[in-house]
Amino acid sequence: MVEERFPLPGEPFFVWGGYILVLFFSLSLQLHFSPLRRALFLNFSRMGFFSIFSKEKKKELDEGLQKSKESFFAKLAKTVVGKSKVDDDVLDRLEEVLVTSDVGVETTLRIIERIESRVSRDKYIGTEQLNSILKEEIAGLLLENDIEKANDFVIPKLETPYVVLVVGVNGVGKTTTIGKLAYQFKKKGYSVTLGAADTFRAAAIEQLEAWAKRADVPIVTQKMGADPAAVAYDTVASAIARKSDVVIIDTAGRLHNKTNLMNELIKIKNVIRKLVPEGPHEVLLVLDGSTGQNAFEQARQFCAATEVNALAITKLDGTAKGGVVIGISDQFKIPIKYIGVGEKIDQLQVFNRAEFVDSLFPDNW
Ligand SMILES: Nc1nc2c(ncn2[C@@H]2O[C@H](COP(=O)(O)OP(=O)(O)OP(=O)(O)O)[C@@H](O)[C@H]2O)c(=O)[nH]1
Ligand SMILES: [Mg+2]
Repeated sequence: MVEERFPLPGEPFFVWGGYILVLFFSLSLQLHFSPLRRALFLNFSRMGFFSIFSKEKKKELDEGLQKSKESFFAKLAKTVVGKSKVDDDVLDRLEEVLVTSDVGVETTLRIIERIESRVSRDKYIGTEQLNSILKEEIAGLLLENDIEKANDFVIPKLETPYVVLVVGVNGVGKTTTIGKLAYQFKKKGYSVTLGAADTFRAAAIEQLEAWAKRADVPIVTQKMGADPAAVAYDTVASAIARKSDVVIIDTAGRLHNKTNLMNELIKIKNVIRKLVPEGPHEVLLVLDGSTGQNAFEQARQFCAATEVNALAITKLDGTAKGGVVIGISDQFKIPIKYIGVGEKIDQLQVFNRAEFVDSLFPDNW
């Protein structure tokens, strides 16, 4: 009888199992090597395998980053004028482009280093490849930190409500981001309660009420000037009573001084813990992307003063400073969770590094 080389459907299960295991291990090993992983990741992500990106979301991201992209395009085009290969001169100009595009000095140096080692490895790189190499190296750098954690507005299942405390200086887009988040969570089927703990201005309470109405979720308020910690307490208590899945608390960005602001946040956290000992589960720092380097500075200061564990970067539409997202994503251990790409209720996206880099750089020139 002739022996078959491959198992047939009738053969024992372990033979098939063995083949599957070998296939699995060889694939994992290959995926470990970054060029292949990067290529697969970017392609899969574009095809929608790993990402939660629909065509509409991608279009919105492309449009939102249009100004940053145009600005990069114009600057990049100048780096290669009269040059056919990527040499030291081109790299010097590229360094300047990245720094002036708000990527930040540290991250720029890391990107240049990666491109330098690629140039010395590949010997000859034509300037027409610079764009795609830049895209790949930046995506590679950002993905090195941590593999994609885009969670499509999913929150962990808990016994208590998931409490999000939203912080940031005045005008960065906290209240707007809360409205957008409430809308997205509700759309996902979660029940949401909002808390208006920015009692510093009467308009702040009204503004959050308007967002609660738009997103069709309940809100807990007190009068202007009320103790923000008391509002936070009431909000969490009310959310527990009505079995909400998520609580999102707005805070003031402007107090008499910075120490006051930070003390206020500590007080709010402590009262939340009286009802939900593990809370707040998320301290979301909102940064205005259109302020470029200022956003970096604010991130540094807030992270030093309070335990921020998630970032949202707003107003990326209508600014040419989108590069700031690359620097912040590279330099802060705290993940960028959301990005704001417009004023409308549905213009908040879960941050996806690969898609972001893909949208930020021109495809060809
Ligand atoms: N274009 C654009 N505008 C945004 C975005 N997010 C917020 N804004 C605008 O930024 C302005 C300030 O937003 P708010 O949500 O009031 O900011 P805030 O941090 O709550 O401000 P304070 O309550 O004063 O501390 C508003 O005009 C918003 O419409 C965004 O992603 N894109
Ligand atoms: Mg506000």
